[in-house]
Amino acid sequence: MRVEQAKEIIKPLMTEKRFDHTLRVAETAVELASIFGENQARAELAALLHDYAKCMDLSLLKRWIETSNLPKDLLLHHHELWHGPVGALMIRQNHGINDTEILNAVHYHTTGRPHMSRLEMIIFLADYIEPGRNFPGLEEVREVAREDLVKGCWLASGRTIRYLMDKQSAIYPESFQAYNDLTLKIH
Ligand code: DGI
Ligand code: FE
Ligand code: FE
Ligand code: FE
Repeated sequence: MRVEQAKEIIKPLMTEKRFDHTLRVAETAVELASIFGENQARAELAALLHDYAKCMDLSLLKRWIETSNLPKDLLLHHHELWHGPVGALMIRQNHGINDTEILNAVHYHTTGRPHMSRLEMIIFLADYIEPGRNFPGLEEVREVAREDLVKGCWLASGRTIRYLMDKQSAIYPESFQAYNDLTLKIH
C-alpha cells in the first residue's frame, strides 16, 4: 500500500483532530526511522495506520475481540487498549496488509511489549512525542528519543505507567512487561 492510499483510507474513519495527530505521528516516525536507519516508507505506513480503529464504535471493537484470537483479558481492561490490537486485525482483513512488522507496530502501539522490534519502538515513541502532544516533561523524552531509541521508549513507558497509576488505573500486563524489558536493556 502507498502512503497516499493509506491517507485516503484513514481520513473518513476518524475525526479531523485524530487525522492531524496521525499525520504528525507519521512525520515523527519518518524522522526517527531516518535517524535510526530503519525503512522510512514502512515507518510512515505503520504510523498512518496505527490509530485505524481509534474512532470506531466500542461495540464493534468488542465484537472483534470476542470473535478473534485476541486475548480476552483485553475486555477486562480499559477500552483505550482495544484499538491497537483490533486495528491490526482490521487492516489485514480489510486492506490486505500482510507485513508482520507493520501489523505488530499497530497492534502494540499503546502498551508496547517485551522484545519490541525497532519499527515497533519507533511507532510507540512517535505516538508519544509527536509535536501536538504536551505532557509535562515531554521535552526531555523528545531529546532522548533522537539519541537512543530504547531509552526514549523506556522513558515513555515509565511515564505512561506512572501517569496511569497516579489516577488509579489498571496497568495491562504487556505495559509492565514492556517497561521491564526496556529497563533491563538500558543498563
Ligand atoms: O491512541 P492515542 O491516544 O494516540 O495513544 P495510545 O494508543 O498510545 O494511548 C491511548 C491511551 O491508553 C492513553 O491515554 C494511555 C492509555 N494506556 C496505555 N497503556 C495503558 C493505558 N491505559 C490503561 N488503562 N492501561 C494501560 O496499560
Ligand atoms: Fe492509539
Ligand atoms: Fe502510545
Ligand atoms: Fe496515536
